[in-house]
Amino acid sequence: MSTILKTLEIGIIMKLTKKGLIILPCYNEEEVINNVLKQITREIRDQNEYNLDVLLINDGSKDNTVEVARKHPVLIISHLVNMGSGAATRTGLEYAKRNGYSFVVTIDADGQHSTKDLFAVMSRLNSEECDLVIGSRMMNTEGMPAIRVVGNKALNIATRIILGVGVTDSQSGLKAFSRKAIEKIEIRANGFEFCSEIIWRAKQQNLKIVEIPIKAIYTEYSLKKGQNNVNALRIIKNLLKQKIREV
Ligand SMILES: Nc1nc2c(ncn2[C@@H]2O[C@H](COP(=O)(O)OP(=O)(O)O)[C@@H](O)[C@H]2O)c(=O)[nH]1
Ligand SMILES: [Mg+2]
Repeated sequence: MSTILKTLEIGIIMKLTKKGLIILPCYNEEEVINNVLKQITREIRDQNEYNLDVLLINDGSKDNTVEVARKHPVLIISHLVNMGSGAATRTGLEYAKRNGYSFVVTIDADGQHSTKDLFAVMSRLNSEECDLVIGSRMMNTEGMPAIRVVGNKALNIATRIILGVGVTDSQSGLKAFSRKAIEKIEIRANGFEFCSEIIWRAKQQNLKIVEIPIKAIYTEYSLKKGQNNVNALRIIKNLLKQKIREV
């Protein structure tokens, strides 16, 4: 009798607990990946609202990122060669699509996003009728280096002019996707222009987009390694190419 009840109980919990996938596109992050994965896996273990898996997409890293990641309870898919963060995110979304996840959250692997904000985008996605939640660094830019604010604003303007979609942070790596968004958003860009492309595809598919404020963490490490304004120009060039190809 008690076995039947237990089975029933597990069945009900499984039904109520949504299955989500946290995706980390990752390239040469051996210095920080241990801490990043330690924190995420600890916090997801300590919650029981969702049934969460973590998937690290190793984008052809040349350092010991994978060896370090293997010490954690996470799934790992490796690209044999470096293909870019757009391609890494596409691989992650494809995995989620094929394996029946109800939602996805993408988060940078360099420690720039806090787990508090990870849970904030996840909760917002699951508490409101929407398909794409963007964690925006630009709704409150306090603490953000001025050069990054300028670069991001330029990319928002370019995204608006070239693709016709306007958001406050077109380049954020912290995003939550509903099942509908996982199925409908098809990323074609391999490079960093995929961030703007996702918003464009979401609009094309009439998906509901929501932005919530987040605080990116700027350390010496992430500033040194992260994108700069020269890369911003490359993103604009690639967005233009993509738009031209599709008209
Ligand atoms: N730079 C770079 N990052 C990649 C690549 N593939 C995946 N990533 C990951 O993409 C995320 C964002 O990269 P980052 O350079 O920090 O960009 P930023 O934070 O937007 O300035 C990190 O988690 C990287 O590890 C790649 O080919 N190049
Ligand atoms: Mg970064």
